[in-house]
Amino acid sequence: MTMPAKPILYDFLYSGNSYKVRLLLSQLDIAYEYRALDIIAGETKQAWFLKKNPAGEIPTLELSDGTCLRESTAIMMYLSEGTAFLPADKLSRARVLEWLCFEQTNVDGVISRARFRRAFPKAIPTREEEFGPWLRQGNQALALLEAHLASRSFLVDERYTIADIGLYAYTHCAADGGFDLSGYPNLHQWFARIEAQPKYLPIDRIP
Ligand SMILES: N[C@@H](CCC(=O)N[C@@H](CS)C(=O)NCC(=O)O)C(=O)O
Repeated sequence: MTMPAKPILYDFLYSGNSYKVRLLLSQLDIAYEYRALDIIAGETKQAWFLKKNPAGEIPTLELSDGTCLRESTAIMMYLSEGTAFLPADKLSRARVLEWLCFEQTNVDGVISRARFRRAFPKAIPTREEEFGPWLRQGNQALALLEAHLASRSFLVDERYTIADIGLYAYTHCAADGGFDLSGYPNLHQWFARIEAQPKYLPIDRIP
């Protein structure tokens, strides 16, 4: 009997968007093949990859039948359907999505941008003053999370969901982008709760 092919994750290890998918796959105990693409060298813009994801971005998850999924939020929604990581209740699901939309607007492209440019200064040369707006907007997002977590263990319904994974990905490593996280004690406690979850995987690790 032939075993069904494993899904394939196209990834760049430094990417927090890919990390959301890596962490969820680990916690769901789903075996998969890992394919690294160097986004700095433009490997996501190669013709063969654009056929899989016309946006030319990682993460991209290729399912065992060849179907490709893009966008970290969509991939997490797909993988977590029917599991403890995505509530069944209509309002709770909307709350999860609310946080994941917030992440895409206020964290990805903001904290992630500052972090990437600090780590790879030659890839996209950036003037020091360009970091100012990202630091301001990123700190607003961190402060909003800090206030929300003052009376809660997790973002939605007091349970660990893909909302936590989505928001954790770039916030826990925001210091890499020049953010001072010392004024966010609730965030630190939430990071620790996430890091204590079964099958937790750090951002710089491939399973
Ligand atoms: N909204 C997308 C963003 C994906 C994204 O920005 N991917 C970046 C790396 S984190 C990428 O592939 N960049 C390569 C490029 O733009 O050439 C998601 O959440 O997955």
